[in-house]
Amino acid sequence: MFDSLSNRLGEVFDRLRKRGALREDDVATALREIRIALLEADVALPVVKEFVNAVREKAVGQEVLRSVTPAQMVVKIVHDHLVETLGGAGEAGLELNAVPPVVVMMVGLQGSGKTTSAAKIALRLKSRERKKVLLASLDVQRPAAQEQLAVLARQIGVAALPVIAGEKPVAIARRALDTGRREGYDIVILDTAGRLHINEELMLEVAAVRDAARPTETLLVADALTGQDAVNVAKSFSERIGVTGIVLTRIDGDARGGAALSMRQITGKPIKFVGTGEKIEALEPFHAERIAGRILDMGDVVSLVEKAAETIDQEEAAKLAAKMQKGSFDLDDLANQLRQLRKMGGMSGMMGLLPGIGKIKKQLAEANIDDRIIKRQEAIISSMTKAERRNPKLLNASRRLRIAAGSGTSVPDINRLLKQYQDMAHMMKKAAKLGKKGLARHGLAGLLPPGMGGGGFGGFRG
Ligand SMILES: Nc1nc2c(ncn2[C@@H]2O[C@H](COP(=O)(O)OP(=O)(O)O)[C@@H](O)[C@H]2O)c(=O)[nH]1
Ligand SMILES: [Mg+2]
Repeated sequence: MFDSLSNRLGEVFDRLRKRGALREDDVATALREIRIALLEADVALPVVKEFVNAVREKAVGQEVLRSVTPAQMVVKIVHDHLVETLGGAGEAGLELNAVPPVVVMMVGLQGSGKTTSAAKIALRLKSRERKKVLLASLDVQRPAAQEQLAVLARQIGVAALPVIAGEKPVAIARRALDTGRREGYDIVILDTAGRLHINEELMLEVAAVRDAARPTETLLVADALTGQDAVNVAKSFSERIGVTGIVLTRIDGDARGGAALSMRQITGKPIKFVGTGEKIEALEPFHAERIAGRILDMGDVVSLVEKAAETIDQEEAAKLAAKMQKGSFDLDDLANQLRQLRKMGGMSGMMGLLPGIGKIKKQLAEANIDDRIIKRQEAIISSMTKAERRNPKLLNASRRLRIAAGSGTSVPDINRLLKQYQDMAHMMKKAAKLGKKGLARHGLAGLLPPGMGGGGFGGFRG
C-alpha cells in the first residue's frame, strides 16, 4: 500500500541527497515535489495545501538552511509533520467509558466497509476485552444487508438483533438499545445504511438514528481508495453527524494512502482502526508512525532522521569547539554544555558529539555523572552575573561566597566548578593545537584534564 507516495518522495529525497548545500529555493523545490507526490497519492487538494504550508513554515528559516545535510532535515520535518498530522504516537482505542450498553454507530457511504468493520470490531471486543456485544443492522436500504450482518454475527459467535420486516432505522435503533439494556449487553453496535453519494436523505436518516441512540462512538468508515471525495464525505459526516473516530478500510489493496491524511485532517478525529482484508480478523489499530513510515519508505527514513538529529548536534559541537579555540569559551558556554550534557544523558553522550572523541567514550561512561550534580552546577552558573560568566577571573572570594549562598551550594563546590572550567578550556586549547589528525594519532587520553575521568564531576556529590 501507499506505494506511489513513498516512491515519489523517495525520488525527491534522492535528488536532494545529491546536492550540497540546500538554499531557500531548494526548500521550495522540495515542497513542490512533495505537493505533487501527495496529490498523486490522492490526498485531497485542500489537505495537501495545508500540509505543505505547515511544512514550509517549519522548514524555512529553521535548521534546514543551517544544517550540513539539508535533505535529511527536510525528510525529518516532513516525516515529523506527517506523523503529527496522522495523529502522533500511540493508538487511539475505542471510548467505552459510559453507562452500558455503550453505543457504537457505524456511518459512511455504501460499500465503504461498515458492515464488515462492525463485525470485525465486535469480534475484537468479544475476544480481547471479553465484552458482551449486540450487533444491529439498520440498513433497510439494501435488500440483503440485514441478513449479511446476521451471517457475520453467527460466524463470530456474537448476538445479532432479530430482524423485523418493515421496521424503520430509528425504531430498530431503539429496539437494539432496549434489548441491550434488558439483556445486559456491554456494547451495542449500530450498522447504519449508506448511499452511493452524500445526500440529504442519508444525512437526515443518520442524524435521526444518532438522536435516538446517542452513540458514545460514531465511527466514520471510509475506503482507503477515497480520493478527492474524501473532503466531501469527511466534512458532511463531521459537520452534520459528528464523528468520534475513523475506520480506514481496504488498506490491503493498492490504495495510495492519501485518504488517511485527508480523513484525519478534515475531521480532526483519530483514525482508530484500519481494515487489512476481507477476513473477519483483518482489523488492526492505527499507528501513525507505521503509516507515515510506509508513506516515506521508513527503513531508510528512520536512519536518515536519526542522522539528521546527530548532525545538528555535531554542528553545535563544532561551534563550541571553534569558540574554545578562539579562547572565547566562557561560563555561559559551559552552562550550555551542561544543559546539553543533561539532554544527551551523560558525559559519554556529550563527548560523543565532539569530533574524534568517540574512542574514550567508554572511559567517560564510567565517570558516573548524575543529573543532580549537573543541575547544581547549572544553578551555580545561573547565580553569577553576566559579567562574571563572561569573565570568570572576576570571581574573588566575596563573590564566591555570594554565589554559594545564591545557589544553595558551598564555596568548595564553586571552586570545583571553576577548576573544571579551566581544565576544559585548557584541554580545548591543547586539542586545537594538535588538530583533528593529531588527535587521532596521539589518542585522547593524554588530553583529559585530571579528574575528568571520575573525580572532577563526582566531587559535587553529597
Ligand atoms: N480487501 C478488503 N475488503 C474489505 C475490507 N473491508 C470491507 N471489505 C469488503 O468490501 C465490501 C463492502 O463491505 P461492506 O461491509 O458490505 O460495506 P458497507 O456497504 O459499508 O456495509 C465487502 O465485499 C467486504 O468484504 C478491507 O479492509 N479489505
Ligand atoms: Mg452494510
